[in-house]
Parts: sequence; C-alpha cells; structure tokens
Amino acid sequence: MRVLVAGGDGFCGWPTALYLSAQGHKVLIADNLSRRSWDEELGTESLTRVSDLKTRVARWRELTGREIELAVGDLTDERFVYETIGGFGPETFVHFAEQRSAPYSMIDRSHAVFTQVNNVVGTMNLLFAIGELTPECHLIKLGTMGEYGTPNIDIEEGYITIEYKGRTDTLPYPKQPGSFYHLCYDDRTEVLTRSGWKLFKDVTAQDEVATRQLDSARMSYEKPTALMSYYYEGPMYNIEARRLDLCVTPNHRMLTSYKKRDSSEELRFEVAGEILHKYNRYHLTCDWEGEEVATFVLPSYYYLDGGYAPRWRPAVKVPMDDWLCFLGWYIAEGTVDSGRKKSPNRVTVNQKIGPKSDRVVAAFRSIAEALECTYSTYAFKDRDQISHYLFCTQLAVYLRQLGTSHNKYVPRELLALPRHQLRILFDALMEGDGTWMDREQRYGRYYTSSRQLADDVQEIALKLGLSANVSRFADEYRVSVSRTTIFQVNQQSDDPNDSLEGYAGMVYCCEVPGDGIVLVRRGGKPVWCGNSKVHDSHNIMFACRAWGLRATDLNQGVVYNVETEETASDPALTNRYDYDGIFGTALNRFCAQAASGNPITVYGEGGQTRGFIDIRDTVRCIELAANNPPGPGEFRVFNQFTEQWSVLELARLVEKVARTLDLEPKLARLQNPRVEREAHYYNAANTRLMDLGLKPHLLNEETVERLLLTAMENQDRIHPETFVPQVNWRRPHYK
Ligand code: NAD
Ligand code: USQ
Repeated sequence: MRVLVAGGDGFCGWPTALYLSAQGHKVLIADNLSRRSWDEELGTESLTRVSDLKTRVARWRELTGREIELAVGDLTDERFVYETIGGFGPETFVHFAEQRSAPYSMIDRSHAVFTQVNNVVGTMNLLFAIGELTPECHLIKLGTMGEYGTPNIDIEEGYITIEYKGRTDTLPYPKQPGSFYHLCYDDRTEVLTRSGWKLFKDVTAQDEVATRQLDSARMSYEKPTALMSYYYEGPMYNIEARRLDLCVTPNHRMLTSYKKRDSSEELRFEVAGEILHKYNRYHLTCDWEGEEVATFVLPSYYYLDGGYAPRWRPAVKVPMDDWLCFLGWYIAEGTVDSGRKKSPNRVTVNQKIGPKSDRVVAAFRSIAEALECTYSTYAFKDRDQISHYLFCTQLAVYLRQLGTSHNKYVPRELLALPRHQLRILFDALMEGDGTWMDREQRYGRYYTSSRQLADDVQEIALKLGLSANVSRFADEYRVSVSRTTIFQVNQQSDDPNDSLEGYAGMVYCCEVPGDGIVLVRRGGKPVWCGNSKVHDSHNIMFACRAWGLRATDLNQGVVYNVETEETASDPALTNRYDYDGIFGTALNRFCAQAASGNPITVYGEGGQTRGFIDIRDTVRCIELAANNPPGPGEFRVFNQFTEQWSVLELARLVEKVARTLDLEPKLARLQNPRVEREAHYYNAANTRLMDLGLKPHLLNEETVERLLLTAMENQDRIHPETFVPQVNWRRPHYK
C-alpha cells in the first residue's frame, strides 16, 4: 500500500512510518519540521537525542534496505499539498501533522490562532487535494479523546443515538474540548461591525467586529483573526425569549453572569449544552466611548446657475451638537422639496411642540446662520405643531442622499460619536418618531418604515447603554429600547426559555483578539456572546458526505512510552521524548520528573481521568485502520485508547516504581493551571479497534521502569525549569 504519513517526524508519526515501512508498505513522510522549531522557541528539547529527519531515513535504508520518501513542506501551503499528493498518489493518508499541545494553544492569542490556522487550514488543503486528485484514498486523521471533554454520560465512538420528542436519530457525539472550543452560530445570526450589522456569512477579513472583554463592558472594534463556516448537522442550543434570541452549537461558549454578594455582576463563560434549563443572566448592552467631533462639515456644492460655468459654494462648518439636533428631527420628520425651483432647496421639518422646542429652534437658527440661508417657521393653529423651513440648495442636496421615509439612514460616521453627542441625536429622533411608555423614560419605542434606520437607532441606543430590539410589524419597524440591560432566562423551571433543536445547515463564527467576545444579534435582539473555535472533524465529515471521500477519525487518548521495536533498533532511529510543561504528557513527564529528582506534578485533585495508549499500540492501530478502510462517503470514528487512568493513579504508579530504582520521588499537588473537571465520571467506549484485532499493551510496572531508566540515562538533557507549568488557562493574553 502507498501510505503518506503527514507529521512523520513527530512523536507518533515517526514510529508509525517505520512500522508501516517494516510491514512492506511504500511510505512517504511529509513534515515541515515545525515541531523541532517549537522546541527552540520554548527553550526545551527531546529527552532522547533525536537525529535529523534525513539521517533517520538514511539509517533506516542502510539497516533494512527499505526506502522512505521525504517531502519537507507545510500542509497549510496548498501547492505543497497538491504536488505531494499528486506526485505520490497515496492509497492511505495518515494525518499526524498538527500542533497537538493544548497548553501551547493556550499560551496567548497568537499561539491559539496559529494552532487553529495550522490545523484547520492544513486539513482543509488535504481534503481538497484528496477530493480532486485521489478520491479513493483513505484518510486516517488523528483526532483526540479530548474532543469529547468529560461528559457525565458514557462516551461513544463518534456518534450517539438520541431519542427526542418521539423521534430517534444517530448524531455526532457532542464535543466539548478542554482547551480551545469549537463553537458556532446559525445562519440567521448577525454580528455588529464598524459598518453595521452583518450576517456572519457576509463578514470579511476587512470588517471590524464589536467586541468587549470579560472585565470591561467597553465596546471596541477589532478585525477578526479568523472567519469560519462549516456544515453542521445536529442539535443546536436555542433560546427564544422576549429580549434574547440565540441559536448556537451545544459546545458554544456563552457569556453569562451571576450576581455577587455586593450586587456586582461576575461574568463567566459557560458551555451552552451544559446550561440547558439553568437560570442565567445575559448582557444586552455596552459601554461606549466614541470620539467627540466639534463641527459638522456640510460638503461643498457645485451648481449651474443659468450660465455654462458651474458656480461653487464652499463647504460650511456647523457646530456638531446643533447639527445632531437638527438631523435627528430631519431624519424623523423631515422632507426635502424643490419649492418652485429646479433643484431641491426647501427643507421642511414638522415638530410637535414639546419641552425641548426652544433647543430645536436654537439649533435650526444656528444652522441658518452658518449656511446664511432663510429660516422661517409656521405654527399650526389647530394643533401643537410647528413647521420649520430652511431654504438652502446645498443643504437640501446633501439631505436628499439620506433617503426618503422607507430607506432613510443615519450617516455611518455619526455612529462613532461619543455618548453625549449620540444622546442629542437620539433624543431628537425619539421626539420625532418615538414614544416613551413611562415618565422616567425606562421603556420606549421608535417607529420607522426604514429597516436601515431601525438598525441605526438600535445601535445608537446600545451605545447609550440601553438595550434595544428591532421587530417588524406589517410595513413598519419598531425599535424597543429599555434601561433593563441584563436579561434573565429560565427563571421558572417548569417553563424554560431554552431547548435543543435539530439543525442542518451552515454554521459560522469568527475569532477576535482578547477574551473572544462578540456582539451578535438574532431576530433583531442583540447580546454579547463568546466567539468561536472550530475543529476539523466536521470538515472531514462534510467532505466524506459531499465528495464521497472515505475517512477514519482516530480519537486517540494520551500516548505514553517512547520506543517501538523499530525505533529502538538503532540510536539514529530513536523516537522523541517530550517531558516539558507544554508538550510533555502525563506519564512520560512524571517519569522524567521522578528520574531527575523533581516533584511529580499532579494538577489539582488528580481525579482527571483520560484514556491512555502505549505508542506500540498507536502504530498498530494505524495499520489496522489502513488495512480495513471504510466505504466511499463513510466518516468513521474510532476511540483509540486501551485503558483509563486518573492522573493521580499514574503519579502513584510512577512513585512506586521509582522507589524500586532507589529514587526518592515526591508527589506535588499543584494548583491546576487548566480549566477542567478534577473529579468526574468517565466511561468511554473503545471496542472498534479491538474488534479489528488490536491486542493492547496494557500499562505495567515494566514499562514505567523502562521509561524511568531512559530518563535517568538522559538526565543531563533535562531542563528542569520547563517542568513548571507556564500556561494558565484562566488568563488570556493578547499577543
Ligand atoms: P508531534 O508534535 O510530535 O508531531 C506532529 C508533527 O507534525 C511534527 O513533526 C510537526 O513538525 C508536524 N507538523 C505540524 N504542523 C504541520 C504542518 N502544518 N505541515 C507539516 N507538518 C506539520 O505530535 P504527536 O504527538 O506525534 O501527535 C500527532 C497527532 O496525534 C496530533 O494530531 C495529535 O493531536 C494526535 N494525538 C497525539 C497524542 C499524544 O499523546 N501525543 C494523543 C492523542 C492524539
Ligand atoms: N496533568 C497533570 N500534571 C502534569 C501534566 C498533566 O496533572 O504535569 C494532567 C492534565 O491536567 C490533564 C491530564 O494530566 O488532566 C492529561 O494531560 P496531558 O498533558 O498528559 O495530555 P493532554 O493535554 O490531554 O494532551 C495529550 C496530547 C494531545 C492529545 C491528548 C489526548 O498532547 O495531543 O489530544 O493528550 S486526550 O487527553 O485524550 O485528549
């Protein structure tokens, strides 16, 4: 079989490439050697001395006569992927080539973004290349048991059969990874950008989206660092309530809060699927600073005055506060007409006489003065109404571009003004076309037949710290504003606001710097919500369905041990041994710690239970999957681990074996740097690889002893400072 091993220079990939080659398969390794540069970046190195890739392959040829081909390049480079796949023509593609460390992805923003781009884009490239060039090829993708998280029910192999409202379906098992979530919004959700509300599907990398931080409600605009969309079939978490409308994948990060004793609100992220029917508080508005602008500049104006040469009127400056008051009235109640002239020159605004009438008259006067135009009024005798007239072609021409009743809008640049200036505009708009339901102006409504204007008024209200929804009644839009800015859901347990609903369609999301919070809107109702990370399992599943590809997703547990028969056969073939706080994994790391006289670092209670697998079984599992490919269009999921251990049990085992080697191991209970459950139910299925013939190497004292001896022999290569966990899940860093 022709097998392409991507990531074949890494911890799992190298022994797999040798094992498959030893079984007589024709192997090509594709790798960009980035794992070696991450060591340099982190100031660490493999505990074992690892030869460079060319030397490794050359030595294998000398020893066995078997050729392993090499392609050094990056899977995120689509040309490299197309050329490598096109040139080699693999029957099986084994995909190990990802950034696989959860702590590395949590170092800071740029490492998180790098991880996502490296992993998701790399996988997309190879899906397209396989789909186009070698559609018969079987893709074996290394996933992780970590995708499932630690749910309080049994973990199945990829799919779960759910009975819901009398109907049954087998759906992808819900995923809730413990480092970076993948989570998404449905196709009706919009996000606020600097240029207004946009459906996620219309957001481009050039847009800037509205974001805030956990500890600050101040809104700012940031360019998304990534935009994602993918096809999703499965349950969606849905809330539809008076002031809230959300529909997200169950592993979405929701931004909720609780009231502290001192009545302040503590914001937190929660996983949507875990808060079904639970009481929660959602935040509907923001703090906005904006930038003050002192004057409005009415653009210059050219016109033909009977002759051939156009005449020109220069731009005119008007005090911004007066302009905002006038404009609010104009947008709500104003019209432009030509009187008896050829070009529009009369601006008419009808105003109900009210408490702020004097202020409005002053604003009109100031505009008339600045424009040197005629201002007149007409007071109706039979009603409390006054008409203001301004006669100025330059003004009329400018205002005409702001549309007529059904398509009026607020010029975008005004929405960047600070609160006190937006307030002037808002008050005038509300006096013109709005009503307050109570004297304290706690609840109000603004009516317009322009959809864009409704959106603009909503945005202004949000920037003023109010909550605001847009709804439609017949031909009219209504913006309901309120001073209540936190909305509580599931207050009555017998009548919850949320539910899980079936969904099939595109889902979207974007990543933003900082805490990853964006202002979204669905059904006209805005709310702050978590942003998104996406995993490539969904992309592979879709490619299988759409293009008939065949794929096996191997959700592998934590891999321990270092050598296989092949890697141990010569020093130049030695496998890498990671022990540091970023790439080192539990058992191997504990052995390196005990062997070097450093404390064994158990995070938190140590009850974290995971699936584990010996590296000798990893290579065998790949061969079993390769020899038993799925049918065309099938996306198959196997859980690749052989036994479950808690972290504390492992640490105790290492401690016990270390004593037999006259070491003096110490167990250290460290405060957990990760956000994860430390005592939980864990029961995952793993029968499918066993059914194909896997005979597991179960963890025993002999394996631990061999690891300890390897670590003792290489003690001089240990950098003890890298044992300390350096990445804290709770503190996001912008970088
Ligand atoms: P590793 O870091 O040792 O190896 C990954 C290899 O992929 C490296 O050689 C790296 O240079 C290469 N690579 C990364 N990005 C690449 C890119 N864009 N283009 C080309 N090459 C690239 O990791 P590993 O421990 O061998 O893990 C491999 C896979 O197995 C990962 O997908 C990981 O999620 C999965 N896995 C590993 C473990 C474990 O305990 N090690 C457990 C479960 C699942
Ligand atoms: N842990 C400690 N002390 C340590 C190191 C880890 O208590 O010094 C705990 C962690 O908190 C965690 C557990 O041990 O609860 C496992 O952590 P780990 O570092 O051994 O492995 P993990 O981060 O889960 O990631 C590894 C691989 C990853 C793979 C995953 C499989 O790096 O690529 O996806 O194992 S699984 O855990 O099944 O998701």
